[in-house]
Amino acid sequence: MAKHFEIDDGFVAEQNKKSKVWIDEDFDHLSRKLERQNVDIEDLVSKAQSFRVAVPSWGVGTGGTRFARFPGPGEPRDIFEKLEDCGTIFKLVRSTPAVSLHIPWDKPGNATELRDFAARLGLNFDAMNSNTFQDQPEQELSYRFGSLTHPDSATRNQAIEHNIECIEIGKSLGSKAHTVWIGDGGNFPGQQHFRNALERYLESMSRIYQAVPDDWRLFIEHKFYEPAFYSTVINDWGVSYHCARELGPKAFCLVDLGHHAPNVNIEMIVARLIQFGKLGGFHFNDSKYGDDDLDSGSIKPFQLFLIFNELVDAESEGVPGFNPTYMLDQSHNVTDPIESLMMSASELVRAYVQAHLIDRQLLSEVQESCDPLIALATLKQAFTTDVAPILAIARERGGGAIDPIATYRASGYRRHKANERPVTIGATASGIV
Ligand code: RM4
Ligand code: MN
Ligand code: MN
Repeated sequence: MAKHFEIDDGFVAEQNKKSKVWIDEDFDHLSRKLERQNVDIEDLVSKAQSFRVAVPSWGVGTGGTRFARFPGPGEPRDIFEKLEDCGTIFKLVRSTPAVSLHIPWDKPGNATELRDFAARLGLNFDAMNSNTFQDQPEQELSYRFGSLTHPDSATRNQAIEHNIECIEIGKSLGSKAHTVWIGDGGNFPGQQHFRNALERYLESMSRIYQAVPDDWRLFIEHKFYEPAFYSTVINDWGVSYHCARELGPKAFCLVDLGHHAPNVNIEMIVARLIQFGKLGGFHFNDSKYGDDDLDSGSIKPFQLFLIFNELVDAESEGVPGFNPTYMLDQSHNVTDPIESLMMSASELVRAYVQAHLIDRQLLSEVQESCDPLIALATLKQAFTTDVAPILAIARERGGGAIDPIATYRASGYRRHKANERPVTIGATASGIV
């Protein structure tokens, strides 16, 4: 294999020099400002450095809608090229060392080879994701009318086997979790017997559960509609919670931000799941209308902050068993996916750091004394603090870029990849379509 272009550390350091003076200045100023609030900026830098969010393998290809997909230049053509892109994101932002694989989109020919390749880039594997919402060319039975809840037991078995295969692949990759999202549901009133479908889901999932190793977690991802437009089997967090409880201690609920009706109070769902010990993880994205899969923090940054308020509250309190895993689940239709993923990862770190800035003592006091105005003001005080210098310094100290997007653009990475990765006829650069 010819040498593939990589952004080298020296180049990142060189680029960092350009913004070093002003970033130090801003950092010092913020540090003095925070001192007045009795906050040590170094604590926040450590928090920023400790934050981790996984990148989805399918997120580095250009996404599309059901109308069209407009592929960008130099798209990754296979899982190795996808990992290269994930390695680049990780190199510049430092908070994304893990990759989440979708099977069979990114089914490895040789898992050990893939694991070694990833390790050379400093990457490891996060949760596995099964796909029983599409039919694959060689597949015997169709998922047109469902998978894990299909009325026909042979179809259910096929979907169960697929999930077990994902877990097996994950074992050899060093993954520790498996996420199940199904498209099962109905387009017409009367199409599906609601109770029977859920019963079948539980039966199928209990067989998958048995294949989950003891040190793994099984995530149930709910979604209120789409691809089914009338009813969905795992439609909301309540159903997800019920199933996670029924299945047992290895089963948890996963919250994808785009899988709720507009205006739903997601931060409250998060708090409930924390309280019930079943919050497993997140798929972060943003949305205006439905499962838009827009970039995290691009539409409702305050909501993102409020979600992190709940997460940091649980973290600070040391809620037993609280250990959610974070992933970006986005579709980049009009941007360079690498740029979107870098910016989104930074948005999450921003929300995380800001949530650490909340004066929790004061918040708790005003909650007890019933002072809603100051309660909101306490949250807003943290939300409106510009923590950008903290994020930049955290990246720089970790060997990453002060300005990831500018550094990426200056490197010419995409241009190099466009040369290295000519589009081959029949190659399907994947992304969500
Ligand atoms: C679904 C859901 C799943 C993701 C697929 C591609 O809407 O969010 O998590 O794997 O899309
Ligand atoms: Mn998702
Ligand atoms: Mn989704």
